[in-house]
Amino acid sequence: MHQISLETDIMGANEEAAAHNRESFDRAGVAVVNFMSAPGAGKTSLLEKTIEALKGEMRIGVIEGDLMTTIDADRIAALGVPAHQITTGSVCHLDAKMVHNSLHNLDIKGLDLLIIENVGNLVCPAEFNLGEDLRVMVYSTVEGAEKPKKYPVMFHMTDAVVLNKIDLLPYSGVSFEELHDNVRDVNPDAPLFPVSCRTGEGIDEWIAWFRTRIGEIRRKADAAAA
Ligand SMILES: Nc1nc2c(ncn2[C@@H]2O[C@H](COP(=O)(O)OP(=O)(O)OP(=O)(O)O)[C@@H](O)[C@H]2O)c(=O)[nH]1
Ligand SMILES: [Mg+2]
Repeated sequence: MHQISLETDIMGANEEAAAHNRESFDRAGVAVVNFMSAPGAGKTSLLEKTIEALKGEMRIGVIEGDLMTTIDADRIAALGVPAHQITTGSVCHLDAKMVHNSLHNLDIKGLDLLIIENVGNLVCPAEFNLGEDLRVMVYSTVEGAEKPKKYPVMFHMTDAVVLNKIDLLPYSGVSFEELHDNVRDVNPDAPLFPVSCRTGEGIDEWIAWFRTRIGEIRRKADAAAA
């Protein structure tokens, strides 16, 4: 009984903080994207490819979530993009309050796009609304084809699935059709982009879709602010 009310309190407080973030993002006129995946699926690699493709067109900032180290933030900063690291210690996801606190370290008014890389974890990040506009999930071919069945929440709640590491398909013993069909069983609608951040295959298709979605979000925000 106590567990249930505690969980309700935590999620209620998070929703409040997420709404607060949403107001800050709207005021700043910035589109916000939450990247989620299991550890090592390729979030930072996809971010690097995305930043390289889009940094000439829009002002991008990044919030990195990790238990320890600034390794990912350093990788992003090396691309000349402002990056702020949230180190969560033992917490296995970002929550809206952590993102709120990090906004003191990042000038979002000067940004068109803010990308938040969540902590690598296939479960908890999906439960915590950060106030974002768009959710992108990275699923890699080496994780096994059954993951959408076993961890359906993140697959269900995402706006797009990037199926990374397709260069490793010949070695992983998993069929592309099985990966694809299992994603589709849980989420029939989200666009699915087979890519390799290593070889660059499929990246152009991903970038084209992402660019269009960010444009739509920003136009909608501008219209609401007018
Ligand atoms: N072969 C291959 N390796 C990849 C690909 N994408 C990423 N990697 C490698 O996979 C490892 C993890 O990639 P990251 O981008 O750091 O993954 P991540 O999801 O950001 O990891 P965490 O932040 O620790 O959860 C690195 O060694 C990458 O070089 C790919 O498409 N093919
Ligand atoms: Mg990373």
